[in-house]
Amino acid sequence: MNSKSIKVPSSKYRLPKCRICGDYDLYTFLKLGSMPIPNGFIPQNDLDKKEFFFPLNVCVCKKCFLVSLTHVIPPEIMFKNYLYIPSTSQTVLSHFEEFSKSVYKEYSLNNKELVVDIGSNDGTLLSGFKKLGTQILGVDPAENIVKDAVSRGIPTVCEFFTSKKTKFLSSKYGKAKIICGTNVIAHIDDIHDVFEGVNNWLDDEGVFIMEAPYLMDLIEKNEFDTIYHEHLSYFSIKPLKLLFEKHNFKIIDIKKFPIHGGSIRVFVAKNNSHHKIKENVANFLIEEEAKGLHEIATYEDFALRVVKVKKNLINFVKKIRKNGKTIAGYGAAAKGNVMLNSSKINNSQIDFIVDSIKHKQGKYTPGTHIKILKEDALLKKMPDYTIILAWNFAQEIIVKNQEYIKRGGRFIIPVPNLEII
Ligand code: DWN
Repeated sequence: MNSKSIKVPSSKYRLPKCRICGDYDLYTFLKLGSMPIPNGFIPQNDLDKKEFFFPLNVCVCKKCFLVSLTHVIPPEIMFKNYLYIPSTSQTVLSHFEEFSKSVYKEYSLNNKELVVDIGSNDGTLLSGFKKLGTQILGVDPAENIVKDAVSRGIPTVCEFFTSKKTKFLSSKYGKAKIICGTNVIAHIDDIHDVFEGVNNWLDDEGVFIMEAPYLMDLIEKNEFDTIYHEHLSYFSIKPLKLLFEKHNFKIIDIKKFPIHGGSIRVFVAKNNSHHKIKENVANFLIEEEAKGLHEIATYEDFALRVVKVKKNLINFVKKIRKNGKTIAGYGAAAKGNVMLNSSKINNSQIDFIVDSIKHKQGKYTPGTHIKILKEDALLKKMPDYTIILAWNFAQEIIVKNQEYIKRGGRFIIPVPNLEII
């Protein structure tokens, strides 16, 4: 940590009990250390300002097996001025296009029906529904991004999604046939309030569709760097089923996707709706039981593997630096900041990170203070090695950087195990 970093005491923001079942028996199985918020990129002239470090530890509820962060940082600190936008990657754009087309078809939507997106960000997902002709409305608290979404024709309410707000929004815009929440439900602490709000706003025959990184993939593929302060919960079906049942919802379908290291798309309807429960729902619960997601030993083994993955990366970086080689990073991702801060790899080992997002370029990574440059810096500076910090887009990144490889550059993928391309 640099001299200006302030460690927030671990007694602050502590999660008191499981946010789904309310049980107090939470078992902390992994401590990644204190680190800055993952999207807290620093403008050059703020580099000598104080930087706050928060504990990043993760626990499992011994009753419902929800995995959560032990500390909940106030959302205003992380989401009022937000730097992540999903539309920077072709992988995400095609993923969300498939989402809107398949949902439109599956639930025979028409141009009178309303699709609401919780945490709509820059409107990437809603723009697909708009093209298909449905009514759309985004709800997102990030003032900077909402302005941009509205200017691109995505009607968006700049608010946090709360049950209180939905009463007003539902009366103003009418009942929603579809309410989506992709990579956002895991970011919300008062998760029961979210589903009270979904209940208020969703049509009786409507469907709520959430998408989130899947805990099974996180554990099986050592994706420890997807554990960060924005992600309060790490979902599997068992605790989600309990959550939905508490709000008179039923899971009617579940689909798996490779995006973001492995995600689940969970389809939920009101108990008294006509939607049938598909067979595959039960299979997910059986598989989670069989793969040990409901045993503490699974989480302890995962924690041991994380130590190994980090050690391999640290030793590799040390070795190539000792041989006088240069290293850069690709993708100033939130996960990349966890990888670097938890491995204590910083600007003394990594010369720069390239990134396609304009408002990240020219800034510095939180905690490690590595400068972020435009992607074309890779060929200009030709570092010997480049760690793909946004490994969830490794394929897309490698395909578009063949010239770097042709000139002898080597890509490194840090998880599930260190791999040199
Ligand atoms: O839940 C979240 C996940 C979905 O995305 C958010 N809370 C935060 C965010 O996590 P992240 O920052 O790790 O997101 P990404 O999208 O994995 O970050 C990728 C980074 O890589 C972006 O900054 C863009 C950059 N990138 C690039 O420079 N060139 C990405 C691609 C595909 C590229 O070709």
